[in-house]
Amino acid sequence: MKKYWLLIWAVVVATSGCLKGQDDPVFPSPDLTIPEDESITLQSALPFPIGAAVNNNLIRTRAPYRDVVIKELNSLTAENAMKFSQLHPAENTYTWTEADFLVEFARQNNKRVHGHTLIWYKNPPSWALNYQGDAAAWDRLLKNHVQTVVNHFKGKVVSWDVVNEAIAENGTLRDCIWLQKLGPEYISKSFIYAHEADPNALLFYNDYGHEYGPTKRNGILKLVNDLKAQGVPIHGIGLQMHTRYNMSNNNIADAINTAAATGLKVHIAEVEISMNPDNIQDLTYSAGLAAQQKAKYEFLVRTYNAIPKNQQFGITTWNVGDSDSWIRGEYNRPDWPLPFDDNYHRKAAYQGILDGVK
Ligand code: 9MR
Repeated sequence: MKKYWLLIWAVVVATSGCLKGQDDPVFPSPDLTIPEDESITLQSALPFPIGAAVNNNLIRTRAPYRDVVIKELNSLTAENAMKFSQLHPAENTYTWTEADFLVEFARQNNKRVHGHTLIWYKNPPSWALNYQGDAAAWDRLLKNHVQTVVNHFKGKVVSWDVVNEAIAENGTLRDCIWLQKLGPEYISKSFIYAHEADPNALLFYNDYGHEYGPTKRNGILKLVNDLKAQGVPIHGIGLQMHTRYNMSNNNIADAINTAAATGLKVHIAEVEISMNPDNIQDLTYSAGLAAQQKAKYEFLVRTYNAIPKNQQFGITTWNVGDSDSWIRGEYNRPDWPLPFDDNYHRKAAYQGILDGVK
C-alpha cells in the first residue's frame, strides 16, 4: 500500500512540475481582468501614440505578449537593446542584431520606434569607463557613439532619449563619467551630435522623479530650458513616471503641466503604477487595489490629454504585463504595475486609460 502512495505522490510532483512552465510568474495575479471587447484597442481609442518598452526574447517566445504588443500598441521602445553596452560592447565593435530585430518587428507591424537611450550614466560598458584619453579624445568617443548609433537607425527610429537621468535627486547635475571627462557640456554636445547625424529625429531629455516634488523637477526643467535658450536642438522632455498608486494627483499634474510649460513635446516615457511600493512580501492584488490603480491611470491620462495636442508625443508603459515588469525582479516583491495582467489580459487599469480620454 505504501508503495502505491509513493507512486501517486511521484506522479503528482512530476505533473505539477510539467504544468509549472519555466515562464510562470513568481507572483501570479488573481483574475481581476475586465471583459474583452474585441472592437476596442488602446491604439485605436487613444488620440495620441501609446507604446511600451519591449523585450525581444518575449516577442520571440511568449505569444500572448507579442499579440498584445501588435494589437494594442503603436509605439515601441527597446527596454534594453539600444543602450550603450548592448550596441557598443567594445571600442571598435558595434552589435546591431538585437536592435535591428526590434526595428524590423516594428516595421512589419507598423509601429513607431522611439530610441532609448544614447547617453546614460548607468550604462557605459567597462571599456568606456576605463577609457584613457584627454578631453578631446573623450569628445570623439561621445561623438562617435552618438553619431554611429543615430546614423544606423536613421529613418527607422523617429526619436531618441539622447541623455537619460542626468539630474540627481537634489536637482544638480548627477556625477558620472561624462560629467567628469567633458564637464556639463556633455549634455548639449550629445544633442548637437545626434541632430547632426539625423536632423529629422526628435530629440528628448528623459528623466524620472518629476512627480516627486519641486527639488528634482526644477533641476530638470532648468536643464531643458537652458538647452533651449542656448539653441541646442532639443524637441522633447520624457517623464519616466515610474510611479505608485498612492502618489498624489497634485504631484502627477505638476509633473505633466510643468513639462508642458516648456513648450517641448512631452513623452510619458516609462510609466508604471506600482501597487506595492512598501515591499510587503505577502501582499495580494485585490479588487480594491485594482480600483485604485485604475483611478491613478485614468488621472494620469486625463491630465496628459489636456496638454496641447501638438505636444503629446505619447504614453509608453515600461514593460507590457505584470509578469514581465522589471519591478518584480528589481525589488523582489509581488507587484502588479501594468494595464495587462500576468497572462496579458486587460485589467481595470486598462479601462482607466480608456476612461482618461472620455
Ligand atoms: O528595465 C530595464 C532593465 O531590464 C535593465 O536591467 C536596467 C538597466 O539597464 O534598465 C531598466 O530600464 C530602465 C531604463 O532604461 C531607464 N529608466 C529606468 C528603467 C528601469 O530601471
